[in-house]
Amino acid sequence: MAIKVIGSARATCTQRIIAVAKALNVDLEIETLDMANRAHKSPEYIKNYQPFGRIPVLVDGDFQLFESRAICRYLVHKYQNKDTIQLIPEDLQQSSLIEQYISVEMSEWGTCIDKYVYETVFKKMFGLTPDEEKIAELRKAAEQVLDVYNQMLEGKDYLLGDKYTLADICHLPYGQHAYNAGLADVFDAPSRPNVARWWKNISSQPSWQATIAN
Ligand SMILES: N[C@@H](CCC(=O)N[C@@H](CS)C(=O)NCC(=O)O)C(=O)O
Repeated sequence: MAIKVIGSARATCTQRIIAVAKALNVDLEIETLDMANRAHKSPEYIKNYQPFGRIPVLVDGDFQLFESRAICRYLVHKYQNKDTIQLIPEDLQQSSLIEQYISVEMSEWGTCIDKYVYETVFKKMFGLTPDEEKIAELRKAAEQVLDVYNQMLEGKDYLLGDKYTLADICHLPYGQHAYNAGLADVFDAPSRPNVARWWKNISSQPSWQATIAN
């Protein structure tokens, strides 16, 4: 029986999980939640699946797990083996570096890129008016954060060097929206050649392209 993820194939946090499953060649059953009718805020869903009323949630038999990055790690530890891609290498120092970059993704990247996506993409979806002043501020913040990424990525194809790992995947969902919603010139700026190379390398991965093709 395939592992089930309650979420939406078009939602960023669910896409993070789908990208991992596709990279590992694992079948996932996506049970789409009717978010338009606020199924994620129903007392039944909050009591039984996600106490904050958000998606995604993984259901593997009797075991349940929420928080997309925790779910990604679960899939990697359950399905990665010597014949699959190594999304979290066994080596302690390498796996610790992955944790470092996932924390950077949640804090430094998330506070500008994710918020930029909320202002430019999600607000429109929810019928809200984007705040142009805020968008300009977030663009500036993204420029500063990507300047640091450019230094971190010096001489590397991926965050860990020559390997595509979970650290890269975690950046893809919001990065892709931001790139498509006005930050392509920031990602591809001649002053940030390392970011441009990295972004091209990770966003062109077949498992990511298959994730966003749905
Ligand atoms: N940190 C959580 C964030 C989950 C999250 O914010 N999910 C969004 C969809 S991508 C959601 O459920 N939004 C609806 C809401 O917050 O009411 C994770 O990574 O799973």
